[in-house]
Amino acid sequence: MKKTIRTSCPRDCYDGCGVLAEIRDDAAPRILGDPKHPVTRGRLCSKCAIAYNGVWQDSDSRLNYPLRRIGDKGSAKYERISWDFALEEIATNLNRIIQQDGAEKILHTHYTGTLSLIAYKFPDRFFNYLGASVVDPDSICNAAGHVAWNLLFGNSLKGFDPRTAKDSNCILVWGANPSHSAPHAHEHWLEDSPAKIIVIDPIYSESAATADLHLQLKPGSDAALAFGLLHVLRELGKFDESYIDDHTLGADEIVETIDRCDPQWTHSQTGIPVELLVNAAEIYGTGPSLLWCGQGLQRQPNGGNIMRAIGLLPSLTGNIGKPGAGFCYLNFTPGMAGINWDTLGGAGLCKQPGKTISHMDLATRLANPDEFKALITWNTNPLASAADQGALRKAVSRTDLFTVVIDCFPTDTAAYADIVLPAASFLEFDDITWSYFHLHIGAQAKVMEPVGESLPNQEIFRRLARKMNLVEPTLFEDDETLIDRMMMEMNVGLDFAGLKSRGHFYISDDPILMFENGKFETTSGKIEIASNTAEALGLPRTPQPSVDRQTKDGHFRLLTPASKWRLNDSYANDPTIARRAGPATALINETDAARIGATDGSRLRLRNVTGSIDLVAQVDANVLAGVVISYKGRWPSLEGGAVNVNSVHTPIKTDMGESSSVHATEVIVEVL
Ligand SMILES: Nc1nc2c(c(=O)[nH]1)N[C@H]1C(S)=C(S)[C@@H](COP(=O)(O)OP(=O)(O)OC[C@H]3O[C@@H](n4cnc5c(=O)[nH]c(N)nc54)[C@H](O)[C@@H]3O)O[C@H]1N2
Ligand SMILES: Nc1nc2c(c(=O)[nH]1)N[C@H]1C(S)=C(S)[C@@H](COP(=O)(O)OP(=O)(O)OC[C@H]3O[C@@H](n4cnc5c(=O)[nH]c(N)nc54)[C@H](O)[C@@H]3O)O[C@H]1N2
Ligand code: SF4
Ligand SMILES: [Mo]
Repeated sequence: MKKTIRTSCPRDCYDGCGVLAEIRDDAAPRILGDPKHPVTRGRLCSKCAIAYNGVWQDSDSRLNYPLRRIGDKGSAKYERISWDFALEEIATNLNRIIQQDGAEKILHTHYTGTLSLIAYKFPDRFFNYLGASVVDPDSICNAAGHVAWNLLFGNSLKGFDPRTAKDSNCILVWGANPSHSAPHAHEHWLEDSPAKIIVIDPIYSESAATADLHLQLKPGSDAALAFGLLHVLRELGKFDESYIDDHTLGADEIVETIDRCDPQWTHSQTGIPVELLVNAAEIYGTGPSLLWCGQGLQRQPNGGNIMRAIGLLPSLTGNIGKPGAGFCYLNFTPGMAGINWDTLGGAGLCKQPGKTISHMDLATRLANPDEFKALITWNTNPLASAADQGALRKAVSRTDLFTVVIDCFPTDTAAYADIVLPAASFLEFDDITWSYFHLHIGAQAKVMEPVGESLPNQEIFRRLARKMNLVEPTLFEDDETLIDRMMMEMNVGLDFAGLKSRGHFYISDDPILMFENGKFETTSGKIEIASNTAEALGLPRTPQPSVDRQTKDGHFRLLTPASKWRLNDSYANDPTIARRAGPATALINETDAARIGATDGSRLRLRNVTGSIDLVAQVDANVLAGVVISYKGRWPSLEGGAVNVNSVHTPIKTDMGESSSVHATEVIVEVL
């Protein structure tokens, strides 16, 4: 007997795939891509196709029971305990800290391990109610871009509807690598599109290789390139003067800068040949054109300025609010669909908020025993993903830091916990999912019983709230109530059963033309090219054509973007994936390799003031001079040296949003 359940993938991925689970009497469910899903078209990405049928369902690999530490911090020595005992232990410690020192001494850190709405957002109610401190989640990923586009457009969460690409003549992919980070968008949306594709990326990615034009610029030189493109676009007569007059503020303040940024100057700053620059401007200027800015792009010391400068392209050429035109960073689809985010996360429960700290300060501030007494991590694995790995490891080794880790797997972070709690996976409970690119909402339907005694995040925090004798009723709302409310808020004439049978729905029948009315949510209602708000924040009034300083002589810039085989730090522990991905490598070009005496397969040591890591050299002619590449997401505990690339990730804050500038990591490379 075979039954099929339609569900959705809730990973932190642009695609938001539809999933089919074949339920078989005598075997584990078989997880496949949904042929009816317009993005997925019947095939999951390679990594999920393996992991969801592998480690994700494998009880030997998963956390099955609550655990208590019996060895030193970091030793990962535990004994099994009951849920009741675990929650009692946590409740006692948190209540003690709240009474003695205040709830702000409790720090929680979380991110996008799952993006399904309840499991991702409901636990915030608990921390908001307590008034705990939080690590700003976006400061590890995309905060600089959000601040920048809020200044420019008044909203960073409303981008083009990908369905409008049918009307585009050009898709400009700037600093994203969909061939890894959005594989279905790469394969179908980009490759099938009649539009000309331009990719701007220092890496010759698969998306760059299949594009009509690839501008392989020096890392961190994007703002100069944006101004160089504007210079040519203006010379080609592609500025839309009436759009500029009606919808922008302060365009006159950048005229002289655009004048100055001629193609020769732009070439000297970015390394882009003049013909390619002109060609890109011609294609983009013909329009209508879409601009897609990736998240990798803004993980630079000047990432905010870069995003503001690039946002000038659609603003000055009027590529906004008409079919086939627009810009996109991230689409907040649940908000657009009508879901009340503040209610879901209990924003109103926060009477006396704790501190918000940047990920870039996590290691140093956690090292201070007076500042934080407890750490709770859920939906994230900072010992693999965060900056300054060595210092963070030392900080979480503090014996006086009461630490709780909630995850599906025994991660590097879990090895430092006093109490580890097992989280149920998306296959094991109902929820609602979404995509931050495509404008659809998906059903997450329970496919199997939770592995061992694992529980969904939201249920863990309900039980903990009860153990702590908290009385606020919204801390205990059940999944059914939450799902029903969200379905009502979205008002699409579907209940959850209806959503489950369809699998997904688009938030509109036809492509949405964002900013069609020409109104922006800035103070002036216009696109603020010159910004008083920026000035008040101590930032330049207008975007600047600046580039990062050159790396020191003989040093390299290390880029560590999304891997094809892992989803952030997920799947590194799947044996099939580990085999396919091979050993941790550093890609380096031939000339640089020869200069340091390396050949294919040499062992390299990458080091800087923050730490060091040993990697296998992979000589590749397409790598830019002075750049090395190593893909993110390996588990330190599974690597020979017990570190991953974040051992050399220096926590330098971006110009806006106090966010990570990981793609500006500078290292010395030596042959061992
Ligand atoms: N060097 C380098 N480092 C980077 C980056 C980079 O580009 N280069 N990128 C950064 C970026 S963009 C990000 S977003 C971060 C992401 O870094 P992380 O947040 O650490 O990564 P994820 O793998 O998304 O999720 C972490 C954990 O969530 C767990 N998880 C999955 N589902 C659930 C669930 O339902 N409940 C619970 N409790 N846990 C669950 C997974 O098992 C996994 O261990 O990494 C950052 N680190
Ligand atoms: N397979 C897979 N998919 C993922 C993830 C994953 O780990 N694996 N992670 C998910 C998450 S959390 C995120 S945030 C997204 C990230 O996905 P993307 O938005 O695609 O971002 P990244 O992979 O960090 O980097 C994208 C590209 O930016 C380039 N880049 C680096 N520096 C510069 C620069 O100075 N200028 C320009 N123009 N480009 C630069 C890198 O070379 C890289 O090719 O992907 C999500 N999807
Ligand atoms: S990780 Fe992305 S590409 Fe892979 S199945 Fe999930 S949504 Fe699709
Ligand atoms: Mo991210």
